Amino acid sequence: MYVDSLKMGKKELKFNSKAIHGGQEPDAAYGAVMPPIYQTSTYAQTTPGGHKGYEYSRGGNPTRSALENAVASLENGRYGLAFGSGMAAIDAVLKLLSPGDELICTSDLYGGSYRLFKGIYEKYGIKFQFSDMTDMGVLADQINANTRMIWVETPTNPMMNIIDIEAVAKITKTYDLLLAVDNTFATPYLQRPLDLGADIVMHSATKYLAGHSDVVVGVLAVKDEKLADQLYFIQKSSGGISGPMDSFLTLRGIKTLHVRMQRHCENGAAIATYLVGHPRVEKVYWPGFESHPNHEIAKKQMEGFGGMISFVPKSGSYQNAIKFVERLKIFTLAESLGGVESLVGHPASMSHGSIPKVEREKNGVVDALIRLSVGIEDVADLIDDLEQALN
Ligand code: P1T
Repeated sequence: MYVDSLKMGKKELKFNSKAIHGGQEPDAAYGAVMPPIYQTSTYAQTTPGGHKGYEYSRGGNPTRSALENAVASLENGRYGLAFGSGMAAIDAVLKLLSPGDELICTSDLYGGSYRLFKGIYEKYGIKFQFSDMTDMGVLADQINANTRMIWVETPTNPMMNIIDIEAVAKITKTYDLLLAVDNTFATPYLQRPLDLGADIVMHSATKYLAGHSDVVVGVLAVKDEKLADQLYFIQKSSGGISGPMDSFLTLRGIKTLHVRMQRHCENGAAIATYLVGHPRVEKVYWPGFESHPNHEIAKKQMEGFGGMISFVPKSGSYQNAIKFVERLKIFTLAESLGGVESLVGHPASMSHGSIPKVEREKNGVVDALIRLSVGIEDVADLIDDLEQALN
């Protein structure tokens, strides 16, 4: 659905206002300020094709449209699409490809994305190449006549590498490739890939966008009408849509995205600083440190460094990592991230368990690595919790 939500009247809204108003109109029926949960599969027609814009909820639902418009607005896109999970959104993007096509993706990426690429799409004749995307010359050399798309995750999950979206976009424009960016970790509050030249931005909205660990939803946003039509055709045909209740909850979450992200960033910075100074910590991965290898790119393309941190304790081992995550009391041991509550994960056995050990270790996802999703609790309590577990 086309969205002209960048403006209210003639004035362009700032991000914090767009989080609340972007793409939103009071509901047409009774002026409800929040879109009603249109819990319906279908819509009455006066004559075949005689409907009010919606025919069948796989093709479109007003609650889902409200979410899709909000996401398009926040990402400075023109079209949004909402799916039943982040993976369903990625799956829709991959369906743009045909057998024989090739995709180059960041070597460090969410384990589920790796599993979808290698475990499903490879058998349909699509080839995947991995790249650390630190050297644009090397990336350009990886492109061949079959390459169709570059898939970037930045910051990467879980190693927090930062990829220069603008530099990759220059390459994709030169070689006429599609550039898709998984913006889950950064959110549009910190980084807007479409403004930097990406064609498609994707989110696991399960995470920061919805923000309350109560839904599984995925979204896409694009600027180009033809690309939006192709993705809409895939969405409608394959049917991996977000339901009305989950769309409502995600939209409700988005309305506080800016306030939550501000606190995630503050708490993230405090905890990264605490960890890096701790005698029992070997290495901390967080792009806000000047010593982070991609700090300058992060400063250039992000408006903050977020609340995701990975670290390796000194003399860390698989067993010690498990002991540590079990000892935490406020950080909940759970898959996922980006909710108001702090979570801890052990990537090697959880989020990245589907990547072969040799592959994940090449990227730094060692058995001792621990990943924190820093929530918006009082940071002093979070630090106390880490302190008791580390000691
Ligand atoms: O879980 P789902 O909504 O399907 O989203 C998949 C996904 C896609 N991209 C990134 C960067 C992700 O982090 C995820 C989901 N990640 C986890 C569940 C996790 O614990 O890392």
